Amino acid sequence: MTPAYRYRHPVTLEETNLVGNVYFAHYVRWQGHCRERFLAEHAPDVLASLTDGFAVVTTGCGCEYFGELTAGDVVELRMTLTELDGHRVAMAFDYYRTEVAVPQLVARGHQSVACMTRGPAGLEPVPVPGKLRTALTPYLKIQ
Ligand code: SSV
Repeated sequence: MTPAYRYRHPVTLEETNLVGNVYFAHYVRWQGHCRERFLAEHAPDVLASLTDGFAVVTTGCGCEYFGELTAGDVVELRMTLTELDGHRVAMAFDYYRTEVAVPQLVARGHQSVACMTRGPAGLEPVPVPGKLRTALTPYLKIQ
């Protein structure tokens, strides 16, 4: 089975709405936290290069919701690689409500990013850096 990169987040009251469940947009924010932690842990050089001309541009994202999360829950994002092609990378996210007898799949998301560099003519595509490619490949989901 493909290993997933796991990122855990305790849900806060600040993230819930009047009804008591998590506002939909936070799920996408957590995708951002998850990918940042991945870079920090597995490709720190790539994270550092983001302030030095290299750019990872988000080209798309989305989320489907199956269940609710409320303050006090701990959500675990399980991120896998679904595409690695030239300058493009795509990821899938399974969101599990944990700390219950059987972890519950509450949402599923996806996003795609493109590696770019800031040249004289603006942003230009560049191949996925070798160190990032190496860090990503163990997480490739074969479906
Ligand atoms: C400044 C900014 O916008 C940062 C973007 C960071 C993008 C990180 C992408 C990481 C992709 C990781 C994929 C892992 C798949 C298992």
